Amino acid sequence: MKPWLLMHQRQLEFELTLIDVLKGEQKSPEYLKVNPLGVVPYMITPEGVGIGESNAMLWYLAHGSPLMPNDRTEQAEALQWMFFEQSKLEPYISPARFFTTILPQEKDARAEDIAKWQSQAEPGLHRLDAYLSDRDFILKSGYSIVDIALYGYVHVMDEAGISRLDYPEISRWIDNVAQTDRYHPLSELGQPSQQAA
Ligand SMILES: N[C@@H](CCC(=O)N[C@@H](CS)C(=O)NCC(=O)O)C(=O)O
Repeated sequence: MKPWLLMHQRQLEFELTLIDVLKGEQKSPEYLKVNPLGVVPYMITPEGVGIGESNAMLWYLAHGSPLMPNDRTEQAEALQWMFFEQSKLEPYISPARFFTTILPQEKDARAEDIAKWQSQAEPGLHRLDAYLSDRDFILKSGYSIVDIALYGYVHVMDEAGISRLDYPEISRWIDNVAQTDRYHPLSELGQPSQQAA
């Protein structure tokens, strides 16, 4: 969702190919030729260079736009929160959501893991909630690349069985992001299997 939302908000032209991980399409020989790591998302730049990792894709796509902070300190803060997202939130919210919402038939069998991932996400979410208490967006200068990076998984925390109600500042920030110009909700992108269904 993250690069897709940023491209919409920057009004960039792009071609989207949905890869259905539930069908294992990310490991197909055709896809592995494009991205040998066999994961999504992946981006091919107009120059034909392949870029993996959603936050690296955001960095490329935000270049030269108001979504990329100009200030050196804010650029460092942006990177700090993007690494934080990948180390403290994504590794826990993503699998908890996957086995709760995307593959609910596995939910009971994975109940112990899900509970562990949910509690592992808590310290990061509490940190983010406290940080947002005196601001509308992550950076003082306003809505940026970092909000998009964090928003991707944080805004679907309920789908991972983690209640937004426990994080009032995050909830307020989620609403702020959803009100930014040319915002597009995840429901529009859908999950590949849901679209095929
Ligand atoms: N840190 C990467 C996550 C890449 C990743 O693990 N993608 C998952 C889906 S969100 C995937 O492709 N899983 C399928 C697999 O590992 O086979 C990013 O932010 O882009």
